[in-house]
Amino acid sequence: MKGKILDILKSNSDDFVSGQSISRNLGVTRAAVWKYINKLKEEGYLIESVSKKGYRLKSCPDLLTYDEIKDILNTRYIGRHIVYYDSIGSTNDEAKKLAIEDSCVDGTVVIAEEQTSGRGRFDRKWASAKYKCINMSIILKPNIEAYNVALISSIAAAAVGMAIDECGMKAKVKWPNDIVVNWRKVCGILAEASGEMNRLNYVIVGIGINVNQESKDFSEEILDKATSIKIEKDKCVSRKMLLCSLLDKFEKLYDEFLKSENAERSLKYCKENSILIGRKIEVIRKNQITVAKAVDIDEMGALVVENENGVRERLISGEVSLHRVYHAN
Ligand code: BT5
Repeated sequence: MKGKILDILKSNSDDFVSGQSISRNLGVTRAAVWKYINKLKEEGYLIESVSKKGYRLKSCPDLLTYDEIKDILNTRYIGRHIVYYDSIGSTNDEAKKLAIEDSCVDGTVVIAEEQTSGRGRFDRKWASAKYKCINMSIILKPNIEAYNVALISSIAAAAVGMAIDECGMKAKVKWPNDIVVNWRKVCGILAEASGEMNRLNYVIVGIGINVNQESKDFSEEILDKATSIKIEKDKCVSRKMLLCSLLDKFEKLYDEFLKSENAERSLKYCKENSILIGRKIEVIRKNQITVAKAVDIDEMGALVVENENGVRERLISGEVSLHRVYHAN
């Protein structure tokens, strides 16, 4: 009902709409209309109420609800069902619970304005600032070979990178799952899959983007390595526009991949915008650090490195962590 009232106000935003016409239109009492209008106001909608004239919508909050994004979302199925929370532990954890339900449709997106136990890889913490970032998990039910899952991380990285580029800045991809701007992390991706040997039940693509945080929103611990779009641009950006642009790009790249089982365009973006290729890096594997030069990302999404003897090796995400990237070659 709240959504329907909002639709009426949005389609008449130049004018007042009387409580009586809304109540007649929707078959509810005027008292109920008044109650829902108050709820909308609490959520941050600026609604002018004038006696004898009715209600007029003056502005909408930058919330990531389906009501707020549906008019600007161009996708077919990614994000067409949004499960929205004001606050939750981790969207990836919630997505996992939903994914096993038969009623959960492919492309469902879990979004939270705040995460109280956001996770990174290897159970590291992911920090979020309420209403200032994007925390979301896309639930996918692809009919692909399990070994192709790594490519879905690359697809997400390319989609995020392209969406950030459109904000007027240059995103770089730090294999396997970070997007950085000016050497600082602006986004982290956590793809998790469940399945048996060769059959996938689902893939969850968790994406955390720092959008409108200021430096004071980051803890001491991450202040020197994290950034946000606002910090880099010196200007707030609309989270809903960014979210829709990202979902749109993700769907296109993901559909291309499903058709051909290769992620050519995504990998091309990740390679061309890689912050690692051509640089010396320190790789941690089973507590051991080795130094090598990153030379390529292969067609399976693995990072190819070359040691000082010219021997090449493929690194699989999930098995390694990068300790240090040397700025000079
Ligand atoms: C990642 O892990 O970068 C994956 C982060 C995925 C977060 C999303 S949000 C929606 C969904 N739900 C979840 O619970 N998770 C996903 P990793 O590469 O392990 O990086 C984690 C490290 O990044 C931490 O140890 C910090 O050093 C740093 N970090 C934490 N919060 C950050 C932030 N907001 N911005 C930049 N760096 C951060």
